[in-house]
Order: sequence, then C-alpha cells, then structure tokens
Amino acid sequence: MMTDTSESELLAVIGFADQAVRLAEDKPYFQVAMPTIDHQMHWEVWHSTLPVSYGRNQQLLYSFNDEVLFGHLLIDEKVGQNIEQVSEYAYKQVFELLKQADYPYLLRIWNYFPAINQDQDEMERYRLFCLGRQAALDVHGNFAYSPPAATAIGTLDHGFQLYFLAAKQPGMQLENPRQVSAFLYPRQYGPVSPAFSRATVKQWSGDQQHLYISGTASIVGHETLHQNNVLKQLAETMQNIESLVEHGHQTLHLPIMKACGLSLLKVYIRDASDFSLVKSWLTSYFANQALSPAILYVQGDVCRADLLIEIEAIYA
Ligand code: 3EB
Repeated sequence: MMTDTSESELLAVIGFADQAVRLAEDKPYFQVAMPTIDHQMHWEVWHSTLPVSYGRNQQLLYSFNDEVLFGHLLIDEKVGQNIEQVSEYAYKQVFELLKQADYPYLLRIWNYFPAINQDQDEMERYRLFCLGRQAALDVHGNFAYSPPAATAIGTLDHGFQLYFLAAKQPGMQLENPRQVSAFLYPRQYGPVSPAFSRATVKQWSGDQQHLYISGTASIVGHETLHQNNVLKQLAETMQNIESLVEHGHQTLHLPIMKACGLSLLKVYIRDASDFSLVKSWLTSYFANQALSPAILYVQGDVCRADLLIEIEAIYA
C-alpha cells in the first residue's frame, strides 16, 4: 500500500531469503525460503494508514486495522508428514481466525512449501496440497462469494508457510477471458480444482482501489503452452496479465488499462539460469512505457511441473 510511511504502521514485513523463519514473536514479520536471484536481501513491506494492532491465534501471528487483517503461519512440516494433512490443518487455522476476529473475506493468499512437484504417497505434493485446502474449505470455508487470489509456489528449504490478507468487506472477483477459471479446471490436473480467483479487486475506504493478481503462467484455456521455452512462456504470461488488467478496466472500472500501470511484479523462476534472459525480456517489454512496475525476481518451483515461470502482481 503506498502511503507516507511517517504516518503509517506496519502490517507485515516479508523477506525473501534462504530459510523460512519468523522475525518477531508477536507480529507477522518473517522470511520466506525463496531467495532472490541476486541473493540480495529485498523486503516487501505492507503499510497501513490506519492504526495497527497485533495478535496471535494458535500458530498464526496477525496484524489488523479497522478494515484489513494480515496473517502469517509457519508450520515446520516434518519429513514424511503428508502435505495434505498439513494443508488442511493450516487452512483450518486460517478459517478459525477469520471467524473469531471477524474478517470473513479472504482477498489474497500466498502458499509456500518445499518439493511441490515431488510425489508423496504416489501423488504430487501440489495436488495433495489442493486436496487438503479443499477439505478445510468444505468444512469451514465461505468461498461461495468468491475465492481469494492466490499463489502456490515450491520453496527451496523446509517449512510450510502461508500468509494472507482478509477484510471486513468483500472484494470483487476478476477472472481472465483467456483462461478457464482454476476452480473449473478438468480433473487431469488433480483430483480437486485449485480454489483461487485470477485476481481480486478491492475498494478500500478513502476511495483507494487495489488489484491483487494471482500467480499467472503460460496457461491458455486450461493447458500449458510452450513447454521447455521460458521466453515464450514469459510472453504468454504477460499476455494473460494484460488481458486480465484490460478486462478489469472494462468490467470493474479499474483505474489502469495495461500491465505497465501495475505497482509490483513478483517473478518466480524455476531455473536460476533463465534469469538474465527473463530480465532482459521484461526490461525491453516495459522500456517504452511512461510507467513501469517494480520487479522482484525470486527462485521457486511453479506448481505445474511443465511451467518454468510464473508472475504475480499488485496495483496499489
Ligand atoms: C494456474 O494458473 C497456475 O493453487 O493456489 C497459480 C496460482 C496456480 C495459485 C493455487 C495455483 C495456485 O493454474 C497454478
């Protein structure tokens, strides 16, 4: 959120580093086990214009103001523990907190855990994660209004981690005309569909409008395009983001029309050796625009084994 920091308080501080750790005992300040490609420390900081308080519920640390709650959960997943159970347990904690604290509307959630494309008990861990998330949703969820925007990425070190934004009032769901909604994916991608929206548009008080774009990849319809070609996947991914932003402008009156108006892109690259190609492509993509987003490059595993790159974004 872009505010004058002298008048703000911090909802969250997130570092992208080698290990998943909490940085405070009583606040959602933490590191994700996803190093930046250049191994320089970068901090993502969530500011609030309203006064912020902090709380703890089971293993969740959270911050909140009158409109929004930011939560963080880190579970030290034990070797051999099934990710399906960990995921169900984690989402149960999330929904219990949202109910107790009365911030019922999940807007945006990030899910990070290791070995996302590896099998466990004969199923890929990403698919098991989706099963656990769905099991918690079936019992506790209120996604009838709309699922949150989401990211699910494989980390390079241990620890199951998620963090999220939830609000007192709902956001608006935005889907992409080029893509089948993920919650309607056919069964070839796993026994349950991933429960997320392509993006959420949130109108905050004070007339601020934010856009939270989910992890977006080289998927058209429901199929992966351009296997083994990172630059073609990147171009397709940017076309998906352009299409989503344009659709948001037309249907939900988003103030931006093109990706160059976004505030931040976070680029997840599976193979660090693709970084220089990806960076130069994106640099020239935005080169002739009056505006361009800040871009953070991190190394992580995309949740379909045939995807080499994924990009999420924020307009704030
Ligand atoms: C896709 O479009 C890519 O399971 O929460 C992207 C963002 C993806 C979030 C999730 C999955 C998730 O299907 C995969």
